[in-house]
Amino acid sequence: MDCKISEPIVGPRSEDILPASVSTAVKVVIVGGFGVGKTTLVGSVSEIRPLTTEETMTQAGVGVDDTAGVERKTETTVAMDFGRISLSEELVLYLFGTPGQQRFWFLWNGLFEGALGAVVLIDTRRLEDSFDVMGRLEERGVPFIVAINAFPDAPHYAVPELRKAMDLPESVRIIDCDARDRASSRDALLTLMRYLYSLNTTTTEPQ
Ligand SMILES: Nc1nc2c(ncn2[C@@H]2O[C@H](COP(=O)(O)OP(=O)(O)O)[C@@H](O)[C@H]2O)c(=O)[nH]1
Ligand SMILES: [Mg+2]
Repeated sequence: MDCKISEPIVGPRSEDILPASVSTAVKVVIVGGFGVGKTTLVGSVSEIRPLTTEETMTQAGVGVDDTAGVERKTETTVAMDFGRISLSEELVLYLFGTPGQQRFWFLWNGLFEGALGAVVLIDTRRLEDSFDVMGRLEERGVPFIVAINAFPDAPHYAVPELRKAMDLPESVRIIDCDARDRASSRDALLTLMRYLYSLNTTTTEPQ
């Protein structure tokens, strides 16, 4: 009997399949205040179509989400962003962008479980927005680096000045980043991985 396939066979797209060479997959979270560029960063580096739960901001956010400084922002991440990037043939990062608004902090426990480290995105116009986020990472013992996402009208500060303003020890790396730029966002993730690696090698080094 003739058997004709009239429907295209639907399977996973090749971009969704992990190459056999991948031996390590790690979870990394991208955090920061509202409108700092988390969704943008995950979108610019992800090699799979990022899963994002952007929704048009509704009345629910009015008076709750602080939109001062981000008046043009009309979408907000409700649950999280998710993406993937291969840093080498063996190493893959799974990226989770977490909502910065306080009303979503109940999600943090699950999102931080198993996370090796975090990138804290900063907007220098709203530095104080990152304080809570960094405090929460410290509480949970999640190592992080700080990436300054450069907005055109944001003031530029030297790294030592920012370090002082954010009360961060020398060990926490602070870098510049353009979340819209794939290479720059990838560099931020590489910096985090190098930092995590250095933490690991210093703790395992013989005294
Ligand atoms: N100029 C500039 N704009 C950016 C940059 N990153 C994000 N944006 C814009 O800032 C807005 C907020 O970014 P979004 O990724 O949604 O922020 P999130 O709330 O942290 O996820 C969007 O309109 C982005 O296009 C950046 O590096 N430079
Ligand atoms: Mg977002």
